Amino acid sequence: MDTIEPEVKAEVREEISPDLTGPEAVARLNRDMQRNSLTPLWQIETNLMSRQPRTQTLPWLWKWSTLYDIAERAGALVPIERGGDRRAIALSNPGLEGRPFATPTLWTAVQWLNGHEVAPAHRHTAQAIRFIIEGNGSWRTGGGDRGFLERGGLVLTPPWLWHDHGSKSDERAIWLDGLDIPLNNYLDASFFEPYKGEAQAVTQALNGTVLKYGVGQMRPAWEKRSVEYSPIFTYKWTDTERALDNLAQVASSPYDDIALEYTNPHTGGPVMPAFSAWIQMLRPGIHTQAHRQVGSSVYHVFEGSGETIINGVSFRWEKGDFFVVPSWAWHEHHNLGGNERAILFSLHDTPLLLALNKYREESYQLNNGHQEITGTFQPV
Ligand code: 1HN
Repeated sequence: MDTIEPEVKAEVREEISPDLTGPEAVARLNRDMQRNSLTPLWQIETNLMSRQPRTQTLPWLWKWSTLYDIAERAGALVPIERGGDRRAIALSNPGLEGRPFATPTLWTAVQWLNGHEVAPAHRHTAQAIRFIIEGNGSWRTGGGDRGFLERGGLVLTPPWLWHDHGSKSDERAIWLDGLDIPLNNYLDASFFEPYKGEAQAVTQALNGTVLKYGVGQMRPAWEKRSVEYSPIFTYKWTDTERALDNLAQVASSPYDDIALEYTNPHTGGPVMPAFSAWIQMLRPGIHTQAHRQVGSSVYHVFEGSGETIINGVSFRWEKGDFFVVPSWAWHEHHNLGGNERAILFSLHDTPLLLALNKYREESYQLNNGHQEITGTFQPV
């Protein structure tokens, strides 16, 4: 049997000295704690329990021109092979010590698939979505259900579901990957298994989950409710866009304008337990009011141009860009695209905070809800 050796082999305490109360004794107490893998609260208190969130995560923005160029070069140079399994390039938040995470809970990547490629089947306990930026002629099979990847589609990969994807086209496909990898690893809950063979068999009608559950208001009467994740594996852009246009006719949020959360139609809850996905339309000229909440978010600009002001800094964005809003950061959105609408897709870890009773939000009270702009983010 292996034994684990402590780095410093320590006596439980140093030799007893007559000086039991003076600074010498305190110093000795500190040394003894260190040697015995103990930490006194009174020396770390302000780091351990801050008055409000003190995140390392930086507000950040990645330009689409850079992401596209890098992904395209990876497409030409790096084959998809067993081991990596996917040609995905992760957003690494510069505040997170080089880790491949956009926020403390969210992995977000750009994935590139060349025409006629296949990415092999596997499954993992990490929960995943993809949001399709370009997908002509590509498909994804999840649990025997094959659906087509089309621009604006949201595709779910619930935990432990076999999944693979490929292309029947000459064109490349490119999309956003969102997974709860940081959380899954933090909780020591990661399992992964490669499929024996490359692509799994298609066992259901094409686009089966869209046909079965896609309307969202009804389900086959003989099936049980799906409570852990949404049974709709593909949310189609045509339905999403109609929902945005319909909502715009009747209601809006002062902070997010026309914002919709994709839901599990059986519960009304988020599509996955660990994060929720939103689609949001900022109508022409809209400048929302600032607010902040506990929890981190990653945004992708699907259409349009504008700025999001995060803690007083203007992050200018255009189609294809990605940006991060850290926990408890003030933020407001501003469509600067003239007569054009802007569309943002986003991921939020809100369901975790709600489930654990840690969610808070606050609206910005000064200056009609608008922050003073103190700087402009300069992308690399
Ligand atoms: C994965 O399975 C996908 O299925 C994307 O497309 C990104 C990142 C890490 C591990 C598995 C996919 C992933 C991933």
